[in-house]
Amino acid sequence: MAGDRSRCMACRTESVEEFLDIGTIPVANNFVPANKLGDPEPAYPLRVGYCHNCSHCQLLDMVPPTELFDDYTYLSGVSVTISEYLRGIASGLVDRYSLGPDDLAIDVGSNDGTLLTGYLSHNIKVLGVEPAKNLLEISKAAGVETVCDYFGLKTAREVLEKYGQASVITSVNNFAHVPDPHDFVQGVDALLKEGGVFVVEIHYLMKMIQDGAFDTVYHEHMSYWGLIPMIALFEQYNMHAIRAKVLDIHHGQLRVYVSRKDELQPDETVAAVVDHEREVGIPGWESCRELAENARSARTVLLNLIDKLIGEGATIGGYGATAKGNTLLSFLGIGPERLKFIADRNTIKQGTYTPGHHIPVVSPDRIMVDKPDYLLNLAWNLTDEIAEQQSEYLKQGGHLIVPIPEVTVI
Ligand code: JHZ
Repeated sequence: MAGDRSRCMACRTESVEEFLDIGTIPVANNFVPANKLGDPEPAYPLRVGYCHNCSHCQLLDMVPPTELFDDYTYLSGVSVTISEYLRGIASGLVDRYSLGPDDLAIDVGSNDGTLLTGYLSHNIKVLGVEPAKNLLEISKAAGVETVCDYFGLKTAREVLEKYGQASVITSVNNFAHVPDPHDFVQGVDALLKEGGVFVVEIHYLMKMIQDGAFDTVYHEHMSYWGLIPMIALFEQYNMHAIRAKVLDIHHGQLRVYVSRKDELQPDETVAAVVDHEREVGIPGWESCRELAENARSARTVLLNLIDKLIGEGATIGGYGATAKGNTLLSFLGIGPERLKFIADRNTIKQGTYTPGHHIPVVSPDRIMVDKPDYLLNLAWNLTDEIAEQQSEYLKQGGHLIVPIPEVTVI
């Protein structure tokens, strides 16, 4: 059963009020194998709330992390764009902090090890921390040693004892997955060497609201961070943001560099992002309500388009068996009667069915066999890479329907 959370996980006051209800749906990354199609599928409420005290946004219903992450289908290394991006984070940190063979770099939520492979050519010691047991073999094959566990103070102390202090700790698209960010930050503090840096990257609440990217909401994403509430959290552990950067990758990300207060000093980028959040009033209650309104109108526009095309005799497939895609499909109530299949290069997902509506996930090879008239692009954050990869399909008259930020047809 999911646990109820009306208490803010950042400031711990009872000030969280619901603004968006996606419905009661299965976990987004729990693709169903063919032999389990008849089994009961657990579904959980998916509601997002806003904290009137510190403006942090979070899910109101928590699914136990073990159910979300012990077995994980998402692989960072499948997309060329994401792989290059993650390895670029590592090499950027090597340059910025002059890391060398004596330094240990730890990545929390290391997935298949892609980010950490970016350090290997620089001879830096690396260690992943990742709870998904099924990904261990993949990271090992990539030359990355991984501690298979959830990160927090307890794991940090165990890692410290065995591997020593870290010069840099990264957490990319993982900090939002954490049910207790306080425990996580205490773990970082325990493990980071003096003068070390913690780099945290999350989907950015500001971009999510501006793009109407309601599909970023799924059970894995327990938090929706802006910089202001994040700074308040670090403050409680004598840490502060020293650099902040808004990035276009994924659904719009915020990268924050963090150190202990008396060790490194902030540059002007932190104040710039904070000032911008204050200026536009995000994260704020009104903007959160707008996100919910946008989600409802996007649902109408997209469903009308899909049903109009089908009514005219068109066939539609999907591209990208994404977590966010499953939120979108569940919210719109789209199943195999509308989308014939969803193509994805991730071989762990191929041969399975989407949670809930059970649309078959197939290899992208199927696209040129079936030649659907349209592909609903559920990985809209990677449209350029997908359009390039599917250039032959597009050349032969196929179309991509991009659902977010605006419903567009390419
Ligand atoms: P993508 C995941 O979300 C889950 P998802 C997680 N919780 C998170 O926060 C975000 O990432 C950041 C496929 N693909 O990255 C690969 C092709 O098949 O949008 C992936 O399955 N061919 C950690 O799942 C999917 O699309 C291609 O050419 O929403 C992309 O998933 C390309 C480019 C992608 O993340």
